[in-house]
Amino acid sequence: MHKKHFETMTIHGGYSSNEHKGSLAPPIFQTSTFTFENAEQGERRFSGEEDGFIYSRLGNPTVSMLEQRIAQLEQAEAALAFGSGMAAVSAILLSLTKTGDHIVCSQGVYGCTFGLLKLIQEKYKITHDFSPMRSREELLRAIRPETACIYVETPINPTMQLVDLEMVAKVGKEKGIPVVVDNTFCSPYLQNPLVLGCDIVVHSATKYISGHGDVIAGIAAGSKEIMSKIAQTTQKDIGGVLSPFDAWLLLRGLKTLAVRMDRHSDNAEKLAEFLYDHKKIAQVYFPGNPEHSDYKIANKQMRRPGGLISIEIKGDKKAAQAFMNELKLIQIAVSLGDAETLIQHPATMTHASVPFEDRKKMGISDSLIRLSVGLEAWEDLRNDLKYALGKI
Ligand code: LCS
Repeated sequence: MHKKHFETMTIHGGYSSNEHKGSLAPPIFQTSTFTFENAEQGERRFSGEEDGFIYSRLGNPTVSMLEQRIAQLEQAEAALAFGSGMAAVSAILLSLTKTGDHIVCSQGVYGCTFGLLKLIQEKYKITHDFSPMRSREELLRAIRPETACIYVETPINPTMQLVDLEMVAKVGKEKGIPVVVDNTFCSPYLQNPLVLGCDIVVHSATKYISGHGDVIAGIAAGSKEIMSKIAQTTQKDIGGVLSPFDAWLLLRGLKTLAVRMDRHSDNAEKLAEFLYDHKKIAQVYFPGNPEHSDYKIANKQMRRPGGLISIEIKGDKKAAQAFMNELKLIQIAVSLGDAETLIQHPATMTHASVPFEDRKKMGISDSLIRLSVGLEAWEDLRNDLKYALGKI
């Protein structure tokens, strides 16, 4: 049979109603454990001689449906679901590294990923360096003999800088270093790092994959070999797994991923147009902006620009906060990728735990504001922004 299109896989991937009494919606296997027919079967399951479920930390049918669907969407051999994006990030990094190893990381990352890198450096002597990765030469300069992983966010949270994934994948292949890409800002609909030659994709599934702001979850995807190693070590023994009900919510959310991402992108394009010319705004960071320094990279590796826009307001932290406080429809909250448009102030919220000097290097100023454009009518969002900008 011919390969199905992306939109079809978001709805049908990993699930067949025939295998579940014709139930159109996937069943929620809300169970902690699975009974064995006899003691010998239990032994065979544990030894791996016989396939089958054992205990829900080691695997659960509803979670497994989600993992299969995501694997199809990222064109991966396998995927693993976690109880949060950070559970996925930490399971991957701890699986790839050991004491004495080194990680090369993009010049900016989500605040808690930054915190994790610092934690494993202090506790386990797994060091890291940040690199803007603007060119092959710049990336090569950051690599050391003990580099065990290249970790990239693109677009970077919250500066919206991009990294050329094809270039990074090539360097990783040449040096034999696995490349991990945090694809949260794009979702599998806008960007597929594995297709570009990278090795592992990670998502905070809390965001676009869920799409409805009602779940905390994470995903890792890649080769069977790497996923199986993670499943049997840092996933199983650290144990940050996803619950069956949350997997079900994600299976439901995924059905509308493609239509949602198109609408997020349409709305963001319209709002960005409005923001470019506004006299109270100094900068607009949006991959769909032809003036964006990474516009070429965006066109090369992203299907659409997505729903995130960061803006630099003219003024200081107080001006940024005053503007946010004047919004009536747009809500002040961290997280992103929901139906509701959300706004947050990275310097005091998502990246508050990053020391000032590091924030400066990442490009996060006190006047930077991040907007996660939702699915509302864009005219209402524009009016809200217009009103609040007019008040400051
Ligand atoms: N990676 C990225 C790029 C993220 O933006 C986040 C969360 C994570 C990983 C961690 O995922 P979680 O454990 O929260 O599911 N980003 C957030 C943000 O920008 N606002 O609130 C959370």
